[in-house]
Amino acid sequence: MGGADHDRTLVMSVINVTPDSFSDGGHWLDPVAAVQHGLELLQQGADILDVGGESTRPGAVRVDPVTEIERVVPVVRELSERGAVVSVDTMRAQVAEACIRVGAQLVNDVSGGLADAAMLPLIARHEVDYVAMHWRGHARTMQQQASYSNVVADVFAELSRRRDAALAAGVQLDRLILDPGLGFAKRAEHNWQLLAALPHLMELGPRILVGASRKAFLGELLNRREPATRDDASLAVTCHCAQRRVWAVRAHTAQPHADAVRVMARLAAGGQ
Ligand code: PMM
Repeated sequence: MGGADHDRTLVMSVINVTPDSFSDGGHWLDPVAAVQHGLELLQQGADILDVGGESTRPGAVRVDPVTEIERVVPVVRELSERGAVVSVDTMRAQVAEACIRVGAQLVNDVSGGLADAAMLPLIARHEVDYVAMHWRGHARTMQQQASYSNVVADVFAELSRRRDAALAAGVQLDRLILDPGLGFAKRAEHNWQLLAALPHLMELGPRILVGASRKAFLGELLNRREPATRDDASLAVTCHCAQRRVWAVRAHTAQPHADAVRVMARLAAGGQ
């Protein structure tokens, strides 16, 4: 990882090793099944595998750190040993450190360093990339904080502060990835406004990640209750992001997104 020198948008595919994630909860709780799923995602063209052991769905109850480590470490270790670029989706420095030790190259922190004061110093001490997502509070109460005077300006300002806090803690700018956090303390219209403002949000730093896959705002638009029925809509958002040269998209499937980002890159190159 590191740097912003890719000629196309990357695909980060999700493996939730949880019983309760909104999109795929319970499917990959068994480490053998999770690793197998990861290998399939890689074969389908995923660039990064994002392994998470704690659901962040609105209303979710927190898992204890020992359980979180027990869920993610065997999966991160095995996939890293097999050559995958693995990211760990965690808000806890303790979990991040355990995963870095077994090969994680990226830490995906949906709290942007706000949930655990030890996170930014930990990242600064290691050679890993770090996703700082826009976040206002834990899942149990976050939707009560979905209030903005101007969502684009507010998210930009709050994410700038997380970027500056990371830099002040010693994280290198070329290790940093910023994410507007679609669905986190945001109502549907907030997510649409943020997606429409991507060119502006990309001024936050060299690398931007967007996670729209299967989220409720897509379901609301299309009247699709089941998260997996939102995959075509998720792909449309990937095309939007790739056209605007977002660094990576986070998605629950691999092949459609891997294909789409390649098509979009070829189109951007004027067909060359
Ligand atoms: N969304 C979810 C979890 N982790 N991480 C980042 N960086 N960005 C996101 O938008 C994001 C995330 C929630 O989706 P899931 O429960 O299906 O994984």
